[in-house]
Amino acid sequence: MKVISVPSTPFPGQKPGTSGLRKKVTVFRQARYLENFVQAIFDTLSGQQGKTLVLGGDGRYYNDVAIQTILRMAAAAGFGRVLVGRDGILSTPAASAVIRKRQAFGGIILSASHNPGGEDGDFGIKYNLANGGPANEGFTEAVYQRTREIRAYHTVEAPDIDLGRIGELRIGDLVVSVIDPVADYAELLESLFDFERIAGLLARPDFRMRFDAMHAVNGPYAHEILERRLGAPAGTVVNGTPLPDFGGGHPDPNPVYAAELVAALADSRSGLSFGAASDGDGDRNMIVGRAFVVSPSDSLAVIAANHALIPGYAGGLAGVARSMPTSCAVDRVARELGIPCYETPTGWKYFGSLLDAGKATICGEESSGTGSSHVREKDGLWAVLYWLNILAVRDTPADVIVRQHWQHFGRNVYSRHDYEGIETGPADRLMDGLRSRLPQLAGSLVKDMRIATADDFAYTDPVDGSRSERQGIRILLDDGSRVVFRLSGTGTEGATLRVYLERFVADPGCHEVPTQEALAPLIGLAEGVAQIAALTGRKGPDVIS
Ligand code: VG1
Ligand code: CO
Repeated sequence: MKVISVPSTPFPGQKPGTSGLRKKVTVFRQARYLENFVQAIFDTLSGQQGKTLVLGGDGRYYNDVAIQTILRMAAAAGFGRVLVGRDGILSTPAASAVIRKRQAFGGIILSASHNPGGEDGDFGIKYNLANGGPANEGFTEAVYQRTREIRAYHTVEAPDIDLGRIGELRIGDLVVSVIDPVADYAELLESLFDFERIAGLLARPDFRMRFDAMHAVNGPYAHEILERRLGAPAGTVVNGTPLPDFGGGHPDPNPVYAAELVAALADSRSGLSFGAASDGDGDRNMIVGRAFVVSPSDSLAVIAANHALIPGYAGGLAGVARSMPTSCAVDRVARELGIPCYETPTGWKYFGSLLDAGKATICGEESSGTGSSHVREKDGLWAVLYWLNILAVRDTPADVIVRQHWQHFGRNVYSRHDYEGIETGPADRLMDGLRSRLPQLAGSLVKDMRIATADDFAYTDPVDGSRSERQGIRILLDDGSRVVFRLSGTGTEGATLRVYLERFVADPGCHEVPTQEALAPLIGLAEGVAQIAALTGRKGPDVIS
């Protein structure tokens, strides 16, 4: 096998964000762009000779081209075997499951997740370690530094191979195993949940569910698991055929981009009792009851509180973890269970060490991500099956389950406001301005609200001691309410400002106050301290979730 070294020069800005490197397809299609980044990953690794790499993506535009390029480069890098999903498909949680089950050296996942796809959309790539989880900051920073000094990439001369059939192929000395993208993952989920009981629920005439795969990667997974293995009627899964451009939509399961599902559940004529959706790469989830969207932060808390009902978790939870901007609802559950609750920066990579060390069993983020120690990624279908298992055991509708949860624990009223695609200059000025005013904000009174502390969140990993700074500006009021400001690390155009708002309401008599109304004073405070309208020129957020 002859390795060819192709001279190259660095591209600026190949810095991984919250979850890998994401850029426009037009950027990735430039000659040597993908190759440089993949070479930087391979140069950062050591000891991969003869080892197994897992490879797959969410099927978005350019997935097929990138897979072939990476296979040739993996051969040149000395991997012994690549496990690649049929047709180049692997959802993010399925890739994590395969890495772990087959004890692979690591994996490359091609996805820009919830970002739109298609020729003019986004593409992305991330590296996962042998534990199945996203590479930590130390690794991604080393990859970035490598991209700045790259002089050549290495590949082999070989034609594209046919990934449409399960079996073994070769590229020089490299064995390419084309695997069923669903099998390992489905088997893992089957080991955690009571499939018989869930099947019983799905067979009931008074229970009808809809799963919206949003034309993204989870279509085949949901067809197999919900319809074939659990016997849900055909048609339960909608938008179940993955499309390279996700049907022109935005594969982000929130009330704005999954409005059709939310509307169907709000319409009693639909006959639906439960709805769910997942994102581009299948790691996020949305849970919808009858005329009721479950807030992801509440979902995490309900999942933790009901663990005793689920076979895979009935033995107890070691601990729970949430990202900093996620509501504190799960903290209350942890307190009652007498287990630790960890608060990490945004992004699943921070949960890996806690899961590996056995400190946390269940983790979640406000952005619709929940998951557990079964893999090292958030997992959309896992969350849906977990909810179905709860519903089957408790024989109670989803909205009632959440309301009962509030009655018991109190309600952490929560919302996120996103200002998408604003200019980077004003966005940076807004954050810098806030940062510089932190000392004055602490202790000050805004309207009748007392700011107890104001800081820029920093995190020290309790397992490996690594430190991450500037992870979001927090304004904490003396009644426990919070406003958090962050700039997104997954966008590809301008900047996206996220404002996270939270207020605790103990009194059950006030739980039904509409969320935005209950948060109105905090929304006013956010505007007052950050001057969002003046600095960005925006009258209001683009997405409220
Ligand atoms: C967003 C979410 C974060 C999530 C990340 C990746 O990041 O806020 O919670 O982990 O997306 O999710 P940011 O930096 O844009 O806020 V996924 O499903 O897009 O891989
Ligand atoms: Co995702």
